[in-house]
Amino acid sequence: MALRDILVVPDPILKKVSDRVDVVDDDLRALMDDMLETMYAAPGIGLAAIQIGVAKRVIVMDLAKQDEPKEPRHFVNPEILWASEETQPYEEGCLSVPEIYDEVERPAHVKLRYLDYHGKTIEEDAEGMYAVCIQHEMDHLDGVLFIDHLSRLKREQAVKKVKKQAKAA
Ligand code: GNR
Ligand code: NI
Repeated sequence: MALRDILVVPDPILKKVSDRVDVVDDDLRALMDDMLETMYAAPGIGLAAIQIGVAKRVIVMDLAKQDEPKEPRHFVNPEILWASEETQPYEEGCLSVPEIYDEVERPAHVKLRYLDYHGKTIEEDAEGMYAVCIQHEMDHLDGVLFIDHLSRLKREQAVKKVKKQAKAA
């Protein structure tokens, strides 16, 4: 396993549309292992492959609380089969937009289909934090960041702030 560097705005790679995965094999599992290690170290609750520069439709997530046992989840080629009309606002953050937090409104419930760590097809419902996080991560697969859901002014301010932080670091 290995820690990978997380790309931050305004890196143009983050805008790429990721490619579907053909097979879930040992190479892909090694990528998912690296992604989880990188996510836990950050720390974060989700990570899309493009955030470490790999344009594949792969996501990892762990929504377990700090004092609870780890619950790593893996998503390959995730699809949203249905999204509720009802939306919920949530204060989001992103490892690729460090130290910026703002409210995003998304469907409150979604039905998902994806392949798991073993390549098995899973269909399930997501709500609450799970729904927020999977939609945030799936946006990454299409080159979309949570700040793209904000006003242009807020988005530009966010990118400016991250650039300034990077310069100071
Ligand atoms: O660690 C993360 N926390 C978070 C909080 C609210 C909404 C979404 C997220 S995902 C983020 C990690 C990340 O950037 N994933 O792409
Ligand atoms: Ni993110």
